[in-house]
Amino acid sequence: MVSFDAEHRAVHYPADRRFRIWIRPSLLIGAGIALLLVIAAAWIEVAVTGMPHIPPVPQIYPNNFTGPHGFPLWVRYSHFFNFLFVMMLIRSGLSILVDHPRLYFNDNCTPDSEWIRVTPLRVPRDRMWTAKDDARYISPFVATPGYRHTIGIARVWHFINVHGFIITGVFFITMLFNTNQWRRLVPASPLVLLQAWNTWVHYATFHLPPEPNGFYGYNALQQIAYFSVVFVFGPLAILTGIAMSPAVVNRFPWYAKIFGGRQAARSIHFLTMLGFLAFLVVHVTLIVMTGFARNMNHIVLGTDDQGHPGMLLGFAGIALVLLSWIAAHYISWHHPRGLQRALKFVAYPMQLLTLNRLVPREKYTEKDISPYFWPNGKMPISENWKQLAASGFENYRLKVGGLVENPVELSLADLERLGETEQITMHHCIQGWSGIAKWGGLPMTKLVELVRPKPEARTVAFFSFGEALYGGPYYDTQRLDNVLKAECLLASQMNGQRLPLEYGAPLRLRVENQLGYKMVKWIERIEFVGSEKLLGKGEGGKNEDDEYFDLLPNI
Ligand SMILES: Nc1nc2c(c(=O)[nH]1)N[C@H]1C(S)=C(S)[C@@H](COP(=O)(O)O)O[C@H]1N2
Ligand SMILES: [Mo]
Repeated sequence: MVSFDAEHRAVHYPADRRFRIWIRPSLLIGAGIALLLVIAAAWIEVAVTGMPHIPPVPQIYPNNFTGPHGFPLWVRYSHFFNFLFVMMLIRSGLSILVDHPRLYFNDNCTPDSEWIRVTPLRVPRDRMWTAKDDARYISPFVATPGYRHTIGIARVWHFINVHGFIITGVFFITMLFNTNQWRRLVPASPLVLLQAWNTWVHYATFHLPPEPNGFYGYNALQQIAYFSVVFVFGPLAILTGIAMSPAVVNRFPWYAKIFGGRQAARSIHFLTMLGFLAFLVVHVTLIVMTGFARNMNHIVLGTDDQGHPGMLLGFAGIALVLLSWIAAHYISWHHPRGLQRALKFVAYPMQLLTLNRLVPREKYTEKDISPYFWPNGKMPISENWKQLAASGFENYRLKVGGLVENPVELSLADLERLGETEQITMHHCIQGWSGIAKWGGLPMTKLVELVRPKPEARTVAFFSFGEALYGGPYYDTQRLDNVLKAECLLASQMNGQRLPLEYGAPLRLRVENQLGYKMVKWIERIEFVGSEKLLGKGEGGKNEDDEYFDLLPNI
């Protein structure tokens, strides 16, 4: 067992571990009615016109069947790996979800505007309630790694597995069209819809329609279900995943708008997960009901007989998937740093080449500004900060030093004189919420010009007056090239007013192409250094050190 200090215990095993699901009643009723209607339609049709006709299954002579059929090795491998990766994605996705246990169709994330929440709590409005306060515990039996505030590790599993998922998907679809197997999945005519309805009427009234042997063909409803999983749910999950990237959304807001906005994309991402799960349940039920042994021989061995080997090997495959969850859990507890590094090894160079090149552009207007903006982080408790705050930060001096030609100490008035700009941008927290605000302050480029970093300065470190979740001062770092991008701001204003205390007064960082935790609040000093490895535990920031977050979170 991993032993925890008091802070970690409080976070990983919070006293309140209740799990509740609340869905907006109008939605629940609407979905319930829609489902009842299609079931009722089936019953009425049978009562009025009788059971619809489904053409008899043609007799198949295996020796002269010319159409695409069977389960070649590549289908069987893709099926197994897809199962492995999708289950991991679902389990790690659930861990990510409960870190901000609310889903919305609006980008402001105002409490009580969510359509579903997986927490028993409503947001208290009479005191400060941070997004971290709102995070929930989820059991390791249903999620990877499944304990509270390990969103860093959950993301490692999600992003490692998404590579496998995409590679398997691309391989599978390429092979489908390289052979004639695609004809088994792609409906050939609109008539298939009518046949699918007829099949549905059978199922909905508790009849099994005449089943074709899946080795040679699928029934219409089955074909549409397989088609949807491969060509709709899979791609949609990937595309909505990308629509949650701050680098993408603050460069191309239209991309998120395709899905109805950044939070609608997150909701759809969740709904594709439900789609996969619903498919899984129905798929497995029907596999068992329509000739389990034969079906298992198809997908495991590629043979078409009634023997037991396919079933036994299939169970072994399922056991392997279950084992992968236990292994993932074990590695998460015992080797979190190794996991973080494994993802970084692949993701860091790839992001430098891709997402990190997108330079954020202001694309929002005053009317987009969110009426509510989730706060995050622990308010500073240091006497020093409290005294500065009490006098309106009149005596505050921002110290900028390290590897620079011209170290400076600047008051808020000095900063103002250096020239301030404003920008309206969307904030993306790693936990999943977003919010749009107007920020005003000094562009980091101007500060860099003033202090003149030495050639060996590669990294800029921002230190906070505030403490981090597990204690110790909060800090984070940026690559020098990123602070030189447009919209990297030392903000002293929010929505046209002086930065409120809870949002980071006197100064906080804005880095619009990255996630919220990079934007240090309550900045005490700035230091130019050779590398992030020289600070803290060397991972690039307090969250990177303690919670295994990414060094470069463009997504
Ligand atoms: N000093 C300090 N800065 C911090 C944090 C923190 O815990 N301490 N949290 C970060 C996180 S996770 C987010 S999402 C943003 C939240 O900014 P907001 O409170 O303005 O929404 O601040 C970031 N800056
Ligand atoms: Mo965050």
